[in-house]
Amino acid sequence: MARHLITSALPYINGVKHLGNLVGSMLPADVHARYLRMQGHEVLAICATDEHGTPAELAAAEAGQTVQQYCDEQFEIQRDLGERFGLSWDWFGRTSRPQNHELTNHFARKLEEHGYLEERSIQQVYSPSEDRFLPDRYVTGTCPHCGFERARGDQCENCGRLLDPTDLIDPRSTVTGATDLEVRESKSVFLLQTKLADRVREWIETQEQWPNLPRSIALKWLDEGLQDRDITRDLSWGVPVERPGMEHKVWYVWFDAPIGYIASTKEWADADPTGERDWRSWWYDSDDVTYTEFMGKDNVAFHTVSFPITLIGSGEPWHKVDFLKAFNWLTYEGGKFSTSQGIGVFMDDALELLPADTWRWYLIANAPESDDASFTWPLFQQAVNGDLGGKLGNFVNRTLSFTRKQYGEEVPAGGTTGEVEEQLAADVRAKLDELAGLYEAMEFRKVARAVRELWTLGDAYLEVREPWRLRKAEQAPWGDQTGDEAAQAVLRTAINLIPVLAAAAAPIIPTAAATAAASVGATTEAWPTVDLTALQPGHPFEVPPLLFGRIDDDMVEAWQARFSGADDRG
Ligand code: B3M
Ligand code: ZN
Repeated sequence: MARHLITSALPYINGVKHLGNLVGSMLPADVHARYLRMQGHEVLAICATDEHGTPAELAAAEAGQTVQQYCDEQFEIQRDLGERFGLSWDWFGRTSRPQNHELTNHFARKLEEHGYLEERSIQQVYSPSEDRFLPDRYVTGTCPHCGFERARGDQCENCGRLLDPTDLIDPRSTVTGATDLEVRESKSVFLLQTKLADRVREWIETQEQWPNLPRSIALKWLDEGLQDRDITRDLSWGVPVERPGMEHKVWYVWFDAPIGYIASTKEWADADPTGERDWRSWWYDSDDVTYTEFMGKDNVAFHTVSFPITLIGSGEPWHKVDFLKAFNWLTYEGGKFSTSQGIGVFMDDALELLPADTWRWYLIANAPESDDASFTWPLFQQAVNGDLGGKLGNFVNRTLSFTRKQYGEEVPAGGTTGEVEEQLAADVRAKLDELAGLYEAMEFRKVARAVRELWTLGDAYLEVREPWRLRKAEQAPWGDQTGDEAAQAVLRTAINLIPVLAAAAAPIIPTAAATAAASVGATTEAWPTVDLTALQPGHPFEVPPLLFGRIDDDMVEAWQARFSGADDRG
């Protein structure tokens, strides 16, 4: 039994997340956490809303709310959606909570102590008509790298380069559109990343267990040359900078957000009235912990370079990431998801249409791992009707309904099994071993494929033994028994397969898997072992309600139209 700390990139507070966000961090993190728990490990799965920065302020202004009100509301919405999606966080926190304020200033003090912070005068965009400095996204303009005309002051959405508001050509105020912007001098705190670059590189180079995607992004970022980074902003919402003369500034959101992982763990501990949760044991001087992070590829540099710089620069033994799983983009029917244009399926829409498990299955089976992937409705339909309904659902239903009809609601007692059953047990065992390896390696598409192959073994077994024909035969083709006796042995074996087929998929489809297992009085709490005689003659079962509904062509057509952006999402 090992200790596993798992974090998924913190969903930004400004609105409900779409399926692409879900599959890029929160969902795979959950599958991993659930799998490790089934294997008996001690798991701490942490997530939170990322609440600071200009996008929160801008979204609140647009909604006509204070930032606090806006964030309070959005936090509840996101937590509720996450829970309804079956995301089994041990804690879902908020970067705006006191724990994060304290820890962020703690890291700032430590970095200062070790000489990694420096006050510098900078040129900043000032808007006379608004009487304020305009940070980040408060400035919009043309990207100096690619010419994109609606580039934001922090990053160009088109070419992905990080920007400073003063880099923009033809800058204007994002809120008022004012173009009479000036550049004025102001004071800022810089994190001296250049001083720490060698130490991060050394550390990264020893992380041979990282997959290619995060590794190459991290090294590319370092090769391009690390710059010292301005980590303060002229905003009122955020973690206030505790430095004389800077009280009106806050720390940059990418400085405090990853610290939010630690702070949320502290929230988890603080919430326990018995005081038995030891948050430090997970983060501080914790060599016995394996720390795995999940994120989209645009977040990798911050997790492999910036956040580790904060941790290393503190001079304290904070636990840095051991494994990173990064994802490419999920597009929607080949294009971009867009809240404003109502394109694509968002978490709230999804749950309105179908149960969480159907989306979870589709997304994991089609995760954008080695490349970008596109959500398409026909593929979704195929995943639900073909894999879920056609394989798992069908096997459970067919086996249990037929048994009930012929022999009643108990595991039948007659007959003996033969070589086919021995082979079946061996095949299932081998597939489960392969599957466990894939879960461990976080190869999600391959995990889904192996689950599908496991389910196919069940199907194939029934096709070979044909209990519905067998029971009418006078003499069974194996053993000294009647066809009816042999059919009972086959059904007994098939019933025993149900909890195995269900548990193997439980990290992905927790609700349906638990229902399937419960129909034969089993649970999906532990990773399955294969004993196809475990459920003995006389053991009661129930035919469960339909596990997965069918998606018809006209449903697909209607959904395609609804989420194409033609309708106004409001
Ligand atoms: N909030 C993800 C994003 O909005 C960002 C992740 C923070 S993880 C510390 O792109
Ligand atoms: Zn650009």
